[in-house]
Amino acid sequence: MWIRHGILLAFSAGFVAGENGLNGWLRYASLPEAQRQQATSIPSVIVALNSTATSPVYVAAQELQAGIEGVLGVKLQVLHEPEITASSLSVLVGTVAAYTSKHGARNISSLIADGYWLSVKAGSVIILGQNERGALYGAFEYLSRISQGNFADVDVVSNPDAPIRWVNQWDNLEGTIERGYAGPSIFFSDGLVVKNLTRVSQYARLLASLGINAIIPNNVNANPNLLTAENIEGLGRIADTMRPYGVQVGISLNFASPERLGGLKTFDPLDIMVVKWWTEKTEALYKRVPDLAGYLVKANSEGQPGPLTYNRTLADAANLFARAVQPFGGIVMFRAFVYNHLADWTVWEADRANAAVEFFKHLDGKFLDNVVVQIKYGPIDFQVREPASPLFANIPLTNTAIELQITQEYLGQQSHLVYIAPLWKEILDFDLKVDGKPSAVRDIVAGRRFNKKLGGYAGVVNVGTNTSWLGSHLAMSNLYAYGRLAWNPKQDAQALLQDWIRLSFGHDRSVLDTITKISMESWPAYENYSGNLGIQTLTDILYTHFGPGPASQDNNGWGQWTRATNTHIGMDRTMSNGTGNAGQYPPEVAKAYDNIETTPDNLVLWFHHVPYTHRLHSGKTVIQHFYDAHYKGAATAQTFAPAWESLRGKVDAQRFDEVLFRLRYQAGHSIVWRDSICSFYHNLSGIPDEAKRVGNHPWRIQAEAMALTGFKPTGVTPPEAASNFTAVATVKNGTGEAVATLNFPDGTYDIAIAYYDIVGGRAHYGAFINEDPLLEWYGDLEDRLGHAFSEKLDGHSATRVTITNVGIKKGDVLKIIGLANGNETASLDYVAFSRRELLIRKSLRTYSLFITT
Ligand code: GCW
Repeated sequence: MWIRHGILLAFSAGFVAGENGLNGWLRYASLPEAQRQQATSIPSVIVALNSTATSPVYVAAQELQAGIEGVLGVKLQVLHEPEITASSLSVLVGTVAAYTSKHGARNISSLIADGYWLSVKAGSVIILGQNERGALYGAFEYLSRISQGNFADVDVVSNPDAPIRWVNQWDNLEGTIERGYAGPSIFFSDGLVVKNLTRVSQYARLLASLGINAIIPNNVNANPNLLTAENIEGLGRIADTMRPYGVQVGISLNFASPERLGGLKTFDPLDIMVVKWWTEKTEALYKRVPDLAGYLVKANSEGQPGPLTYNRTLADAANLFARAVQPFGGIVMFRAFVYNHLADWTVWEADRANAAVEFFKHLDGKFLDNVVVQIKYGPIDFQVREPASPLFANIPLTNTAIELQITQEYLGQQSHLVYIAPLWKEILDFDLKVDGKPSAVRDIVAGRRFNKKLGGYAGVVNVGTNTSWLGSHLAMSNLYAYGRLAWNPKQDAQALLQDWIRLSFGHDRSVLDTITKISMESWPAYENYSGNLGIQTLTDILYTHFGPGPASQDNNGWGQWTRATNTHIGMDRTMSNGTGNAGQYPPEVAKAYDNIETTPDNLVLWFHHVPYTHRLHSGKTVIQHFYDAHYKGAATAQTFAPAWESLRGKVDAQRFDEVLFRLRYQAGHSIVWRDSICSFYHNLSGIPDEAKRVGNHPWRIQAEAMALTGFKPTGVTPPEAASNFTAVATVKNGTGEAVATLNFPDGTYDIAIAYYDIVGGRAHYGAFINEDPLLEWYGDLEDRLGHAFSEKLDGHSATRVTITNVGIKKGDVLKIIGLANGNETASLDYVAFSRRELLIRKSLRTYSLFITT
């Protein structure tokens, strides 16, 4: 019955035709011959210890069949007991209980809920889950191994580090997704659950392969209408669709639902009618969805209703729901993201970073056992760099979960490559030293450190209908790493990335090396060009959170303050002189953050207010570090697209082109970031860049300096989002022409044209040298990138197109024509020239200094 690799069906190793990303890392692409050779023997039949089509064990068998066929080219038969008994030649999958009743006990008592035992011995495979879900996880683990060419014998027990491994979607009932960058919702449309749930099933499959065990499909800014009878039925259909994959469904609640949907006069959590209303709603929900995972609640935050309106505590609110779901085994995830977004910014101490501890510390011990406080990783809001939230250390009597964000709200919105797992790891591994004892964040949320039964992970994903799920193929490494870390946070970020690369893009060494390199460089690069030293992502926090807008942080109630003046920058969070935030950490950590000498450079501006001339541990001044880091980060981002281009022919065409487009976009937008931030602080501080790059662009032709017809000089908002603080634009429906005679030495150049691509139309552009066409393009990024788009000329819409290898002679005439379209005016900021010959000869280090264009 053994099938030797020599007689496997002949099939060619290569790409699955027409890949669009839909299968994520579950492609089951055929293994290249060299790796297939390792499979000296594989089983000949799959035995599943459950024959109910909707059971995870049944699904596991189907998955094993599809996976083995895809990877090895043999279609194994699936048999269900009692049709046959297991033989040593099978892949057997089932629960420990089912196995024991048939085949006698196995000594795998160390399994906990959702865990599995995987045994591969000379090609004979046994996968036993502690529960059905665990069996499915074990099957996915086996398939991940063989997909990566790993046929080694193994005998392993794998248990999840924490029981809660959830994802959150911020989908609105209308079908939009808050902070989603991959198209509309796969769950909702027009106020209802969609009819066709195929994508929901495919999503459940991806989630299950990572060990994710529950999902909240609707936005934490919740719509009460989710609780209508029709939508409860819809939720039932979602739950039925995801259940075979072991993914339970929970929901976000709108705290004011009893009033807004139920017609009551109040939503006071202690009012008897309110309690009755929630109890009955909960019963109705569990009637349709008996395994509802529970509720997620955002209360008294960013304008959402909550118990504070009635002078009730957040614990009163959480416990109301906890009591309602308790008889059904449900849990309540109560978000710690509570703060006053209308804070008085003139009050130095009104520090948003303090809010979570202020709101929750005194409630420790008051939450019921099935409440879990869900805490964002840092004290503010998913910034590119934050210290771990001090709340993790402050509520030892309370169950906690960490909230991470897969969707890249503040990290480039999937239009920039940013592999986030290294950031998450820094937080998860951070030792808060509670009571002087080792207290890594991962041990706290797993429940280990404070002996809690519940705890774990919530990841905000926001997949959409785009077949790439997240809008960017490379961004899927973040979802993959999130799930794997929630299962075992000790895993290495790069190792997880490489598993994902092999599963998603195959086995070519250069593909592995290249994606590893650009991904591992991506978070440091993004931090360098978007906001370093702990100053946060310096984006426009009052608008789309995408492009640069450093002034928007300050002078408003949102509390993402930098306190930048023309001499100083940074939040003073010290105990002696500042907001006291450092003092919210346990003593050893507090002491380190309170003292500028012991605060790491990458958090210095998070905790300290210093002059721009303050010297860092690195020896640089703060301002020079800003300039250098922004140049370095943008220079690194310039290398991503060429690195990817070297993989042409080694990655299937559609994904290759889509990724290349984004990496080229990122190259241009990283320069927008670099220049905006450098020019903002240069202007504010008046301190020159030692390397003379900032504000000095000899290889640029500013649009306003060209001979203009139809284009008119205009400021943009913020001003630093235009080179030399000025751009040019046509009127609505207008036409513009900009002409310049080139005065650069003869040579071959890359030419970058900086302009603004806003929503509302697709402006049409042409560039010419001596009337010869150079490039024609459209302002159509809104069709091609899913990030939040802007209606104005600003740091979000600022972008560049680059034409490589153009031969130029002194005296050549450059002409750019722009035709406005719809509400989109045609616009231009500058044209930059880089000498190709020089670029090629420079090493990356000097390249970063050289790129001043
Ligand atoms: O980061 C902010 C986002 C909001 C989000 C909020 C939250 C869903 O800008 O869009 O609302 O956090 O986490 O509740």
